[in-house]
Amino acid sequence: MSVDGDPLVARFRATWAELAGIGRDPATGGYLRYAWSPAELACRRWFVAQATGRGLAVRADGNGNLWGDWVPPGVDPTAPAVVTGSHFDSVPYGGGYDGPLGIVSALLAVDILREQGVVPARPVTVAAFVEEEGSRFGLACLGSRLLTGAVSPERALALADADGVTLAEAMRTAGADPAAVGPDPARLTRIGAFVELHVEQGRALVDLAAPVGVASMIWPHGRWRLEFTGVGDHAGTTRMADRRNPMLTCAHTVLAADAQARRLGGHATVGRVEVRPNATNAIPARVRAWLDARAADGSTLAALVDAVAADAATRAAADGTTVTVVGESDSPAVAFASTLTGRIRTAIEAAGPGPVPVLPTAAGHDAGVLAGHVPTAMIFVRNPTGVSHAPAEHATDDDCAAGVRALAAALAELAAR
Ligand code: HGY
Ligand code: MN
Ligand code: MN
Repeated sequence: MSVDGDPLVARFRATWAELAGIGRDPATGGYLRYAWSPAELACRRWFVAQATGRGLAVRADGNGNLWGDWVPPGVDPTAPAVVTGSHFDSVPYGGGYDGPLGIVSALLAVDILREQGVVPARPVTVAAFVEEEGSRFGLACLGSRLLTGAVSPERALALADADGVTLAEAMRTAGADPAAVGPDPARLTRIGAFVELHVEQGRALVDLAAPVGVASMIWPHGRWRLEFTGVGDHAGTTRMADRRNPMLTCAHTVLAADAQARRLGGHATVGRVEVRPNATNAIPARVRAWLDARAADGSTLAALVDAVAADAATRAAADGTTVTVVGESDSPAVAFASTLTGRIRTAIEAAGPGPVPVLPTAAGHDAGVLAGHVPTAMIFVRNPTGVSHAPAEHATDDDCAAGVRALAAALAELAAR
């Protein structure tokens, strides 16, 4: 039930509507905002206009991450800033809230601080990270990993999308200089704390009847490329006994991943497959599949991936095919600093939304990368469907306004001294 007359709800709704059409597929309602693509560049232009319009000093770092610094008169611009933000890019046909909600909420939270007459003792910065989903170039949190040195510029620039376009070429096409990518210690040392607001990717807040929550930890997770090779041949004339079909090995491996995850209490998904030659009347020569595996702790995750790899190898021997397992993206467990999380939870509860639950998540975020370098926390906003990475992902305007208020309270607390 909407809180009629709440001006923040109306303001959120109006701001949200400015982004809603960018990169949205009308047939599904899903979003196609890939890093350095025209849709994501349009989102970035929107961000620059919004931040500049608020008097924030906006700049892109060498990796393409955007930073809008609010440095009120008298504040030392080199003092460690309170940074908040998220990402614009989406998974293919993803929901609209995953990422952009954190950026829109950050801009509106700065508005609230100003309207409340809050004068921060340190800069407050709104950030937009590039390629968080890894949907185009395969490596999650690419912008924050480059910023922190977690991935080398050489490896990053050579990453290619499904059309073979490298990150370097995509940056050049977008007018950015790939030679500028790499760690940015000067920017990193200027981050005193980072808070990312994000739509919840689950139903915990629904079940707890709470509009906002804070994060305790991020499960360890990763992505592995499974390469199955066999003998391409005619679908009609090749006897069943003579086949060496990598699709069979892949199919059994997909089933094994599901079974092993259920057995070990982890999560395993194969949602992306590439087949060569991908013809109806040809036995494939090669099948590539990507395993997304996650678990509550590192040893369970390792056991899960090992078990899947073992099942794949056993099946490959029976099929006369081969399989290789290549790690593409690794995100260790993240435990958010309880002191920082405790401070912002207290500040949020003082602002009135009721008890603020503390939740673990199995979803990765730029906050997970930054947590290894600066004090970091996350705020979650209730998602009535619990669905994410799909068009059904949702948050009500009222809960989004509650998220903005929660973020403003957290920023005020962290920027007060
Ligand atoms: O994949 C993830 O966990 C995040 O949504 N990028
Ligand atoms: Mn996501
Ligand atoms: Mn996200």
